[in-house]
Amino acid sequence: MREVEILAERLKDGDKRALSKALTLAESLNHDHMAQLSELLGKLKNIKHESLKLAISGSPGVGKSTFIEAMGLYLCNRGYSVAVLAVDPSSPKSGGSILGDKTRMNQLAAMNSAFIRPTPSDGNLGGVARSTENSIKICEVVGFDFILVETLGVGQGEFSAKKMTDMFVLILSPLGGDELQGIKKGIVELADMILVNKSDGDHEYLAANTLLHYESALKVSRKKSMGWDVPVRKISAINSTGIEEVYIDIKRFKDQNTIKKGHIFESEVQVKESIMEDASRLILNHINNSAFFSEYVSDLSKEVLEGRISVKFAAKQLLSYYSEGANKNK
Ligand SMILES: Nc1nc2c(ncn2[C@@H]2O[C@H](COP(=O)(O)OP(=O)(O)O)[C@@H](O)[C@H]2O)c(=O)[nH]1
Ligand SMILES: [Mg+2]
Repeated sequence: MREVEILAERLKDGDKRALSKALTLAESLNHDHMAQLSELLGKLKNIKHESLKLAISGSPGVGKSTFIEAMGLYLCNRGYSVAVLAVDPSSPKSGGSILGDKTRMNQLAAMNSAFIRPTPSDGNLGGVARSTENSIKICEVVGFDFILVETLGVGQGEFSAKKMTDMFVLILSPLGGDELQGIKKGIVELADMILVNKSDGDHEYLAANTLLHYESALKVSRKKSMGWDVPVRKISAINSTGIEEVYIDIKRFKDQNTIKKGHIFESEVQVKESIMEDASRLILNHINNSAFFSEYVSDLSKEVLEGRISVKFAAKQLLSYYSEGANKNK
């Protein structure tokens, strides 16, 4: 495949069009594309890279995209190159992105040293995680200084994002007492840095309280004993305040390089959540990649459309069919 060789060379030269093309291969579910992608990744695997990869996580609406734009602009202005892989939970039903303009990050997109890729989420977590990992590898080859990965922020995929990146940044909104309890403990424990966003206007007081809450919650963190004190900072992404301090923390994290890969888990809760996340992805992938199950799901869909069964019932049918036949019908 001569074409793949040329693509690999162009990627190594930092060619942005080649980058778009390679990312399209990474996102594709087409068989030929998948074959080309594995050949491409094979050709690129020995290349050394220095990119710092950051996962930007947090519930929908906390300001992940707004933060990425502010941070990205700051980094570009300091002379760094920045790639953004933004998971866009666009829904085919609503005909587009529910996040609208924010995902486009217009100002950052206009910078020469920035590259933004809104990764389509096909509604299947497995698909997102699979393509994201390869997309990150491709961006590394091109040699970006920073790769910012925006997660879907729905409490799924965070563990995968943690595994794929160097630093996990959790963004929170200013929250009141009860809401503070609602955040998944496992996710908070993943964080290498916590940012309380929207610390502006009327939210400032609540943001300060939220910060105190997390600072005390993190007092006895294992990371601390490993030499990294998880910073909790107030920022306003929309006004770009606090961004410089965040940059200093990121640099300190990189220089210290104290958190070793492979030591991401700190508690049984985390391991359990991570196992469940991986297992659900594997099961979904298995179902999606099997012609046998695809056909069964099509049959179920028809029955739902004809009003004979509900989606919930169909899902239950699929599960029982799966647990009976998974091994027999591989
Ligand atoms: N007041 C305030 N609003 C913000 C801030 N950052 C983001 N927003 C708003 O919050 C909404 C969601 O932002 P977005 O970046 O799309 O959130 P995402 O879903 O986490 O990516 C948008 O209406 C933003 O304008 C901030 O620092 N302060
Ligand atoms: Mg977003």
